[in-house]
Amino acid sequence: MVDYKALGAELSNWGRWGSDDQVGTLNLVRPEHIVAAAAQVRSGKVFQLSIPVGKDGPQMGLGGRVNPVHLMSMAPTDFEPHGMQVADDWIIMPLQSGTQWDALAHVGYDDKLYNGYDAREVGSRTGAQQLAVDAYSDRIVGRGVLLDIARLRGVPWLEPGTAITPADLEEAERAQGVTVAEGDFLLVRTGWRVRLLEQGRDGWMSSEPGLGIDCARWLHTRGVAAVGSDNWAIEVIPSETGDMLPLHCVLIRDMGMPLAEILDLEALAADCAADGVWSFLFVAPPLNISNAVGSPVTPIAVK
Ligand code: UVW
Repeated sequence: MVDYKALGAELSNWGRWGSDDQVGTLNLVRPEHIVAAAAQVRSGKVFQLSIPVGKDGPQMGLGGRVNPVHLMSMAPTDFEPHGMQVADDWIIMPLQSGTQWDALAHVGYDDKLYNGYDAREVGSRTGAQQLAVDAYSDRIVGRGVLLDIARLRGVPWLEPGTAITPADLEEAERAQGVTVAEGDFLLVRTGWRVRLLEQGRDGWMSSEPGLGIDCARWLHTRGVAAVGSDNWAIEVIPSETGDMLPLHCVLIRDMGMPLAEILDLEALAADCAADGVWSFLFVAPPLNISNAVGSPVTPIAVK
């Protein structure tokens, strides 16, 4: 059984980019990666990779997470200053309710966060004083690579509890003719979005297919900048180690890797399968929210 804390110590990036670093593995994305990613745009096709933000999201109240509540504060026929008709609205939502980035302040253990910051840097009244999501609001641009494990296995979605292994990732690379390289944003399709659309949210969060703990070393070796998936936690649930989200602990707290969750990869995956091109320009900055430990996001892939 893998000891995730020992694995985290082995793969630790603490101090690698300075003792005050706030963005972890996003440091691996260099300007030349962004230039090369932009240069591979050919067709001008644009894919947005978020689920709709609204009341029909996947949340069922677990940990206080509910779906977004959308309210109108002005409507054209009840607010007409000097004849101009105006509509305004509010949204109230957990930042973690839908397609989202996990900030590096989102997860720790043993009272420590990424780069050795004290867990008390995230206060119940102050929010994150370090490692907040706005630290990388100008960072998420580069080459995206989609590895479609559900398509590789010929299934609409992987069964809950299916752990994706490094061997699976490499088999997908060979089948798709693409190689994940340093500074890439890796998106992994499990088909769990299809499961949500076809069978609804009942049971969608109690277990899921996802990356297994052994993928941590693979992501580290390849120099992946950040990883995203179409399930809610990136990683397989139940975990292979018996721990709660051990891959989160290693990736976020030890390696300093942001995670993108609850992506909708369906249209992008279909297009990649059709043209055989599995990499693209990926643009997905979080909202520039102060002191937040996560952010909703509408990631964009351009081919
Ligand atoms: C937890 O539930 C801790 O994290 P996430 O929303 O990132 O999966």
